Amino acid sequence: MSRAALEQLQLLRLQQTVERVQQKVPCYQEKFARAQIKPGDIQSLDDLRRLPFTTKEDLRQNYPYGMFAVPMRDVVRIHSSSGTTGKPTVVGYTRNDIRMWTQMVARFMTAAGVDINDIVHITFGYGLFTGAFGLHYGGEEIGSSVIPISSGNTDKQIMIMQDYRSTALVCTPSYALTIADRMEQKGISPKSLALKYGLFGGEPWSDEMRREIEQRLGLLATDNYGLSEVMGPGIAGECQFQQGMHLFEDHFIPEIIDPDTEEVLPPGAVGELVLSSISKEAFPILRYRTRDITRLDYTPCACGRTHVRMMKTMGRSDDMLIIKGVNVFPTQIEEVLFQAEGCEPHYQLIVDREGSMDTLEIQVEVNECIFFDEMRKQREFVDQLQKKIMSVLGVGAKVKLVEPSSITRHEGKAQRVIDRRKR
Ligand code: DLL
Repeated sequence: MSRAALEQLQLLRLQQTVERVQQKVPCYQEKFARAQIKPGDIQSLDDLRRLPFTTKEDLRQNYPYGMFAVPMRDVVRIHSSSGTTGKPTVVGYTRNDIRMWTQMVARFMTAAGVDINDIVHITFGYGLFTGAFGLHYGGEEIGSSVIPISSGNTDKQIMIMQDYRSTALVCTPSYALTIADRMEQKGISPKSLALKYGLFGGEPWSDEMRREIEQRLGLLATDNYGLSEVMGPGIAGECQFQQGMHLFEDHFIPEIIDPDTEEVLPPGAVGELVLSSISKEAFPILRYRTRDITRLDYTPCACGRTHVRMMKTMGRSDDMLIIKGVNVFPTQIEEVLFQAEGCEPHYQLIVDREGSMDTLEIQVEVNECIFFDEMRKQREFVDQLQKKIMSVLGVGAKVKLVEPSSITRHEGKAQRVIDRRKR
């Protein structure tokens, strides 16, 4: 679709959504009244920025069903966010919403290479989390054979992948590495598997981590993005050119804002992603502050798809650590670690405070040869890493080498940061 045609469609769908929430959702009625805005005021896409933001707090206050724009008899599915603090946020889908979601997921899976001949192995947990059901329906829509193995038991995952000849692995990037580690421990070669594609999402990961996974599992790894509040997976996904995730603009309008001033930033700027859904029925959401920090690239993609590309996120603005006043994203550290020979791709950041000074300790697993090597070599290795981190972050960190497999593995999203200052 050309951009002009796309924008026309977006405006029409935005106007319909604004009208619907004004009629059906008290939270938006109040927000619009406070901002002195009426649905008729939305005459162009630029008028979007006149609408108030929606935040996680709004969803919490309307827990569980207060933001729904349809009666419960029209809701056919309920999911919720994976939030670890407070009440989860609840999202609902009508039959049409499920169809639309399925289409979006089928789109990015197709862009990643999956087709009717593939055997899709889904290791996300089937439950309230949107990951498993989202990918499952998309895979079936394409006509691939979906294995709903769900999460847990890495040995069994590997056995099923070998025996059932799985060709596409669906999980978080950190779990892909856990699988690679386990295979290595058991002396299983990736060549004994039939994997061709890895569709990874649900958490931030660097390009260095991508190369590592690709090499160790012998597959093409693509990134896909989504969040439960807005739909789940399928908001954006990479094509085989791996140059950022096509964001499905016929159903979502993205904006990038400065998270502090809330000002909308020009195309290409780095900032917080804000999303408006423009075709959802049960749970439409306008200008949702995702807290994810990224950049949008409007230049054409080699694949020919015209939707804007969302670059890998640096993380969430609420994951950003402020250490001695310097902003640090865990993914920046990850890039340095992955470039160093001898580091295993498992790490954890421990942030603490001594007196009034912040401290950052990076615990990183190293492979056996470094671990058992001479002390002098270990010290040199640590020194080099510390210097590199200092030059990349602009703030010092203590690097601590830890034994292989000593950092806790997660089947879903990895926990990279332990911030003891919050005690
Ligand atoms: O993680 C939905 C999902 C499932 C996406 C499976 C992809 C695959 P939530 O649990 O609500 O939903 O978490 C959403 O996870 O705001 C981001 O901070 C992060 N996130 C999701 N995908 C990516 C990604 C699902 N590809 C939150 N890169 C989002 C970076 C991601 N962060």
